[in-house]
Amino acid sequence: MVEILDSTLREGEQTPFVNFMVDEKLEIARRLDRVGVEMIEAGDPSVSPAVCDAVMRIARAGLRAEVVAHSLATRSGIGKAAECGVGRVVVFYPTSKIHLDTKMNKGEDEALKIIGEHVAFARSLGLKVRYTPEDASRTGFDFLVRACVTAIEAGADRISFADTLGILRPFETYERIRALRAALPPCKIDLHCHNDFGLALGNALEGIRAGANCIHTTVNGMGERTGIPDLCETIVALHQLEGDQHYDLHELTTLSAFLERVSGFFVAPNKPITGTNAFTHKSGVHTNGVLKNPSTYENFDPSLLGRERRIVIDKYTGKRAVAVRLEEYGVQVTPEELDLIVEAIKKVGDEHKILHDADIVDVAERVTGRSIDVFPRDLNAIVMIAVESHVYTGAVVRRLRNLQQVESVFEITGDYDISAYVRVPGTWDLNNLIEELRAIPGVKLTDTRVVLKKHLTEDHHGYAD
Ligand code: HCA
Ligand code: CU
Repeated sequence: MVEILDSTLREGEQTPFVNFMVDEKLEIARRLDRVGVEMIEAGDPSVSPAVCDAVMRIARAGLRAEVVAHSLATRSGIGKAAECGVGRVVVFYPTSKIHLDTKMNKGEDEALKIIGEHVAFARSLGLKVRYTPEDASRTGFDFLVRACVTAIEAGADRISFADTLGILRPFETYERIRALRAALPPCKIDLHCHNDFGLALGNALEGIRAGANCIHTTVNGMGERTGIPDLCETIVALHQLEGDQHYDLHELTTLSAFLERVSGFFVAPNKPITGTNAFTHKSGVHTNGVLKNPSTYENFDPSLLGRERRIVIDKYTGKRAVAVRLEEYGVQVTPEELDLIVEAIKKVGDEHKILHDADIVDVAERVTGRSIDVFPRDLNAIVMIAVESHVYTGAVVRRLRNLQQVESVFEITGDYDISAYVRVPGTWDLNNLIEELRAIPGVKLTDTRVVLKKHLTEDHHGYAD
């Protein structure tokens, strides 16, 4: 069975501008444990006192997962890991020529000596050891094997094949891992695949097919530069494509959202599995299919992840989607009226960036000439924002104006400095947006008021001007 080592707390905290608090790390570790990952890489205790404290607290939290500390091949680093009470330490030391020459200033034989000595030292402290040949994918194969064999003979039971720069293609990962597996004595092989060309998860899955045992992930695919495979994508791919159902999917969605909140690092809308658009359909052709049978355009039911299907209505829309949306509001229209409504929606959709349910209801009202008294399910809200005293309000306003969901921004007097009018499809999106606003540097406080009903003057039909 495949194993997962989640490195959100180590590789993930290497994401530019991300810094977790110790309590947040403990909470992340607990949530990862409930998902069922086999190993949690809690950090490198030599980085800072707080990282050391977090590793220590996570090691003592009584988790099912094995807690792993990361360390350079130094006695002090490995010693600190042992003091933290973890069961396993990673000794990492590069093997590629460029890293040995440039960073370490060491020849190959010296490198082998250092690797062997430090693995043995860690073993002498009673720790299990994973050896990571950093930059393994750019290391000549023979030397890579020698380095790994040296580590295994010194007591390492795991090797992490690090594609540190994410340069491999899936077929190459397969070939390398196959060859490595054949060349090494019994040991577990981890895959640490970086995502620089968007191939990280593909590479990891190929590596598993070739005989590796474990995939390294982070929540939301965080990490140095472009990160490593996303935990949620990895688990769902294993679940749906490989039939591996030993992880708990229930909390993945909230775990991803929790990470967005504590890191200020937000996933793109088109991110697989956790992105806002992952289960959203738009064109008339697609929505018609999905409304008849979701399997036409959905790989699996989004409720598997506690998520919901969404249908976007705009100029691409078809009759069926509009009819269903109006029915949801209890609005009955004749086939002739529906034709006219869809035609009007396409026209309005040509003129505006986004259409909301309020707009659709408004069009239906105009076309049918009947008053339709319903509350749209999508949300309009007024978010009041207080800015730190040392920050220019204008700098925050600039950030806000870049967000698609923010319709208008006012600088105001009073207890708050800014008022933003926002439109979002639902509460989930409102929650995400507010987290995103809170993460803007300089934002001290937000206060959100949801609009229940909007009363428009004659010449405003509810569309953004
Ligand atoms: C780094 C080290 C590492 C280590 C991976 C591992 C890499 O460059 O910061 O221990 O499996 O990508 O090589 O993250
Ligand atoms: Cu890495």
